[in-house]
Amino acid sequence: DPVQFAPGAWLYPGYATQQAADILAAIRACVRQAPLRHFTTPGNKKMSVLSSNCGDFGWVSDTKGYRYQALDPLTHAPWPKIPSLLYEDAVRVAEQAGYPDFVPNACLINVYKPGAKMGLHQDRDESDLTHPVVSYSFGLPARFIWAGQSRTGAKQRLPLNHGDVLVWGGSSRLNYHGIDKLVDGTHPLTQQTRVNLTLRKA
Ligand code: MD3
Ligand code: FE
Repeated sequence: DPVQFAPGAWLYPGYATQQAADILAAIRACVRQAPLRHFTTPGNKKMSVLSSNCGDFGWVSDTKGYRYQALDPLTHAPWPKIPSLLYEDAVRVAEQAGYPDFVPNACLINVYKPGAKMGLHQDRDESDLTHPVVSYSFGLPARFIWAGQSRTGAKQRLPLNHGDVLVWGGSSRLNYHGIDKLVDGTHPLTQQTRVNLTLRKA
């Protein structure tokens, strides 16, 4: 059963557990075409997560800034298609959460190894912030941190486990959020890795 933990934001515990192996196999095929890489931030810091994308647009970062682009800067090729199983699942869960018009065209693939983290940030590179972000967590568990519309506000923490799906939209769409440093461990489907997939309309 979904758990609402902010206005417009829903956690579906274990929603994707049954499809996890198939989704992960399809994502492995994507990252063979568009290899995982560490993006550099506009402040010239290397991100600790490994990233790639699938979809018509991919989120990229370098010293010139954050943006969505149709071509992979590493290969200069279009990103692979979003696997249909994942696409259809994301549209269905978004609809259940109250977003019937979600048409994702970008999927960011983030791979966390033990020690990797994501600092508090907002997702605001998308052109229409009325569309939600749908996020899949696979493999090792993580602690999700979120604050309000300000980086300095009270922080809450939420465990994200294998198969969990988050749908985040509405008045919480611009909330600051991040991921605590990943703790070492091993998962039967991903070994020493957490895989996070975020589907968006760019
Ligand atoms: C809350 N990823 O890719 S997913 C990201 O688990 C990102 O790797 C984290 O933040 C991860 O940008 C968190 C959950 C999530 C995604 C988007 C959000 C939460 C959000 C957008 C607004 C508010
Ligand atoms: Fe984010």
